Amino acid sequence: MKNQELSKIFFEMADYLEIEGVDFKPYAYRKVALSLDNWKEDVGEIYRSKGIKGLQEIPGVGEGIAKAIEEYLKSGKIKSLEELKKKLPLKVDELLRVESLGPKKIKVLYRELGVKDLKDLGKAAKAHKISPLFGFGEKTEQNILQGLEFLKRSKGRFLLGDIMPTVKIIEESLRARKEIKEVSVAGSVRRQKETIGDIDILVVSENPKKTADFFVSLPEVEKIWAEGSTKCSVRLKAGFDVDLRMVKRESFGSALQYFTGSKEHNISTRKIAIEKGLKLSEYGVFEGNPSTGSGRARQIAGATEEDVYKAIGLSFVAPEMREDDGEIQAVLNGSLPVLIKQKDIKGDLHCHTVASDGKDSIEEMVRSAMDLGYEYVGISDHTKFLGVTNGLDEKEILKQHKKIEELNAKFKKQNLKFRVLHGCEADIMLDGSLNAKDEILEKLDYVIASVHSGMKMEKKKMTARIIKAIKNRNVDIFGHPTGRLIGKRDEYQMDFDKILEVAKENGTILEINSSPLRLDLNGFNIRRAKTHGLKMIINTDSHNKEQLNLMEYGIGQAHRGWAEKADIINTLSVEKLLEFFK
Ligand code: DGT
Ligand code: CA
Ligand code: CA
Ligand code: ZN
Repeated sequence: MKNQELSKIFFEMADYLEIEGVDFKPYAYRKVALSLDNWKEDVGEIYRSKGIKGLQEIPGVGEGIAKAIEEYLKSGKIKSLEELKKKLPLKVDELLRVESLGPKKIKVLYRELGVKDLKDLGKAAKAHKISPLFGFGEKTEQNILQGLEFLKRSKGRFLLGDIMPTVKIIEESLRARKEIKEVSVAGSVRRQKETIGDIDILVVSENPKKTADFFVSLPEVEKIWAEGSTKCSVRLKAGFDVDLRMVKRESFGSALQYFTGSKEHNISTRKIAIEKGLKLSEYGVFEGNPSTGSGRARQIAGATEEDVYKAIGLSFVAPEMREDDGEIQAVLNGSLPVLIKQKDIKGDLHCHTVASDGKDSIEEMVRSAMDLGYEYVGISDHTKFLGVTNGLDEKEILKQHKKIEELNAKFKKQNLKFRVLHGCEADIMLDGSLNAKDEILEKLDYVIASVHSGMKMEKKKMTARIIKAIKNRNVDIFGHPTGRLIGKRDEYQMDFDKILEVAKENGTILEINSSPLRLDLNGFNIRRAKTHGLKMIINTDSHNKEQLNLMEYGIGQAHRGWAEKADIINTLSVEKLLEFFK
């Protein structure tokens, strides 16, 4: 499938064009890149069966872009992009990962200082060559140094959300093979860690040689590190490495347990096995130890993970909890949580529409929410703010309110048990007030309050700012509470425990934002919030209808945070939910 590859190329194209100072086109390329990333049908297939015309049925693809896709499918490259790269020999994607560097700044840095990559950038910043440049200054130079430091810490790791689509494709290709009897993802992907070093996949194959040949010749593969009958290791074109392990059927469960990790969890489980006179390895659970002369080791478990845990006296531990952070004690003292399930979720309350910075209409968002089997969806566009987001002013909110009331009336008439809730995402201003009037907020079903500006505020001020906002009686939900962007931007400086206390007193609900760029709250903070007795809500922060599917990432973090159904309020019926907001 070439969709993801092309998506990446068009994002790159947009970046280069932006650096070149070209108007509009970057926007068009990004739009197509997004469409392609979500498009279910293989672009190559579409082109083969329906040609250029077929390509133009994909949203955002006009004639020009369709031709570019054709060129790429035929030749494996796009000439205009190659030319741009020759003209600006920069590692654009690398430089763009530095928070506070955009295309415009990158261009200036290249023209003035010859900065081509992160190494050049670091040198220039340390030598204080950046601050004198027009439009930069001391602060930007400091931010660049901080951004570089941050990148160093997250080096070589990928976002879970960038990896998952590829994982699913590869998993499916393997599952479709006749000789393959079992397939499971393992490692940090299975544990839903927010960043991933490499992908680990386990299979049981009746013909390992055939499976190995098939795997290393997948179209996604760029380079083969190793190819054997028990393990293959490859680099994908998308930039990630994948380890495929082929194991015996009777060892599948123990191998899965071993390669799911974490290493620390494994050390603890092995210790427990030893205390019971057993041996736990990737091959199984064994009793009797040949080295002490007590006879031949006999395998007592290994085919399934459940059996493996049972054999060593434990019950099954959810993969997301296997971090050696109290989960074994929880099993032993019978306090293992019953984790929330995706099917417990009854609705999504953080959705943007075309009215602010979203891509789809209320109706389209509603239809997709219905398709997901939800009972309600909440529309929460930005409120008016004199800044980057184009929010709704009072008149527009009231107009939207009327539209939503009409939709609900229509559903009622049709005897449809579906409700559209009307909320908003208000900005928490620098002084902790909101950018919307109380008398408007009062009319809404709920209000999400989020910080979108002044994110580098000093700790005391930031804490006071947020506390003031969550004390506002119209605020129900605190959106993406720590403000971090994974691998890009740290959490706000704030006294988070204090904020959690105030949130508890005020009945504020904390958001688990499922956007793969955020995952905020993450597992760690979810557990912390749970300890404070707080309720949370898992939202997607969708800016188009496809993004409603991102809920799975929020669920993954909820699992890492040991959250149960009762901790999460969008498992409630709409009536109970509205009661809650009151
Ligand atoms: P990653 O890839 O860095 O995101 O993290 P993981 O957890 O996927 O780590 P990886 O790919 O190196 O190994 C997969 C699993 O295999 C790991 O979670 C636990 C297991 N494993 C690997 N090496 C060791 C080891 O030296 N000791 C133990 N006990 N387990 C190991
Ligand atoms: Ca891994
Ligand atoms: Ca690995
Ligand atoms: Zn939002």
